[in-house]
Amino acid sequence: MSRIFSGVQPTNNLHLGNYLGAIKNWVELAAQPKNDCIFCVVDLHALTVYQEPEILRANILAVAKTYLALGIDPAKSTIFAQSQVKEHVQLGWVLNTIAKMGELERMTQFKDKSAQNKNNINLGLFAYPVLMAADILLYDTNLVPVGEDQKQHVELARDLALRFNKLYGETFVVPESVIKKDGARVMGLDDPSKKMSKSAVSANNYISLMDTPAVARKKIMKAVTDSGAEVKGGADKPALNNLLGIYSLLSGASVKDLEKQYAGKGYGDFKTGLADEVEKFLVNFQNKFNAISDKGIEKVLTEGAGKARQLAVAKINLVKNKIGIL
Ligand code: AQP
Repeated sequence: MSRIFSGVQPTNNLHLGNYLGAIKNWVELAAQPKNDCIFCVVDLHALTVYQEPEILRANILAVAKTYLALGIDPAKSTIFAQSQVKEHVQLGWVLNTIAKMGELERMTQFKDKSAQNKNNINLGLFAYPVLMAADILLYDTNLVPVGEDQKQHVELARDLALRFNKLYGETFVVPESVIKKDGARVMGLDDPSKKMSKSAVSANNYISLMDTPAVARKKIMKAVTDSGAEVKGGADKPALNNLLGIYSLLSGASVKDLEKQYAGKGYGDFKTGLADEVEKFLVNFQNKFNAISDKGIEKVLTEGAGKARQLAVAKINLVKNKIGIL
């Protein structure tokens, strides 16, 4: 049995990058009987940027509903919110005491996010990867399915597990990231040199899973393209590669087949085809999402937190015992 753990922050509506880079892989892993999956809504992480309380509360439920609507079955996988299991914070503190300032300073996401928001470089943002390590290590996680941007954080979780085990004896399973090549880094529609991100300044950067098909179509039609007119990817075509990648993952057709399909046609036809595919996906997703009530998802989270807590308490008791605290 392999333990799988991953999460998404409830910072906004999720976008196609979150789905294609992470949750699509969760669904595939969760379908395999050999895997025991835990999917968390990492709400404590979201606090590193100010969140309107009422919006945050709604977003936590919305992210959990999104997991279900994208194909995670709560009868098979454990789904809960990070703040419901206080052991995450307890273990986070313990790991803070063995994490080095230097290794956290090297984290690319910290550098990017602190450069974007110079007025709010808070301690939580700096320690974010340590709390993420606690999330992972608390559950004896073997595999962490994430997008490329989270690879460095999973590496830190590995380093901290090894360091703790060396200091106090075998305690933590050393986790590995699972990053699928396709979709690992979905880029912004308005700037293919940066990843698609929920907190991007312009909403034209991403396709939100809650965008109406009309809005999504507009964003696709407006998406940056490369010079030339041929629908053929290549090293000098970052914008087209990105759109081809999205199209391929949503439709199941290979990039080569798509290039054949659009041979002799221009970007306009290609973008229309992509918008049609995105529309199919969004309508299907949103129908499922809207069928889940707040009460229903709250019940899923409460039950999931109960299951997660049992594992977390056992682990934190072991950790306390090892380090000599009560
Ligand atoms: N553009 C992306 N391409 C592929 N995977 C992505 N992920 C995020 N963006 C892309 C993956 O989605 C999972 C959840 O991410 P998160 O919510 O924890 O935070 P993030 O990585 O910081 O994502 P965002 O969208 O950029 O959120 P904000 O703007 O709030 O920080 C992770 O597995 C991530 O790799």
